[in-house]
Amino acid sequence: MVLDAFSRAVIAADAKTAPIGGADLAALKSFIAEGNKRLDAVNAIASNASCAVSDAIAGIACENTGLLQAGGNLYPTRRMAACLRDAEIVLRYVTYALLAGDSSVLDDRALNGLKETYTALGVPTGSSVRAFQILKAISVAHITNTNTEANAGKKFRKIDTPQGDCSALAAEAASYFDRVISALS
Ligand SMILES: CCC1=C(C)/C(=C/C2=NC(=C\c3[nH]c(/C=C4\NC(=O)[C@H](C)[C@H]4CC)c(C)c3CCC(=O)O)/C(CCC(=O)O)=C2C)NC1=O
Repeated sequence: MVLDAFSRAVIAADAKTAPIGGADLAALKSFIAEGNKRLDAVNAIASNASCAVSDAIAGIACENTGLLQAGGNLYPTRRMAACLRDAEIVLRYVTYALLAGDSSVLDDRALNGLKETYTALGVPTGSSVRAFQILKAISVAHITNTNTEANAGKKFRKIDTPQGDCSALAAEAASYFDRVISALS
């Protein structure tokens, strides 16, 4: 089931046959109060998605050149295209989860069965995990606005975000990538 921070609170309260109050209500209050920051964080990932995905997949190919050779899972270009597509799909679901403040959409629509699919197709787990670790690092850097020219090279781009502490949202986004990583591990 696809939930968000609000429906999740309702289900938890209903299970206790209690009204929503106390810490749950405070958490929802802050979800609303910090809403614009959350939208900026989603945008930080979404608006850099194609650059991030190509960087992550180039990264795994550089670290493991066998992937690009006959028998490797990025060869021929059909497999490279499938990998880029998969990374983009999963990243998109991470943005949905971050928007909703809940991982269920990511779990149900993208991660459910993915490891089994990869195992059946012979897609290497270690390289997939590494790709999502790179995407996690890129996304956290964009949310906290700490991306550097040293790592980005010619593609370096800073987005204008309002001042403020985005560490909680960066940690939340990181937790969604950790779900991806543990689902594939
Ligand atoms: C619900 C959303 C959704 C997901 C997540 C999804 C994944 C998905 N990835 C696939 C293939 C694939 N995925 C990869 C991915 C990779 N190869 C690598 O070396 C890297 C480690 C990795 C990229 C990070 C590859 C190479 C294939 C093609 C494998 C083959 O046909 O031999 C396939 C098999 C069918 C196809 O080729 O389209 C599925 C279903 N499909 C979906 O609809």
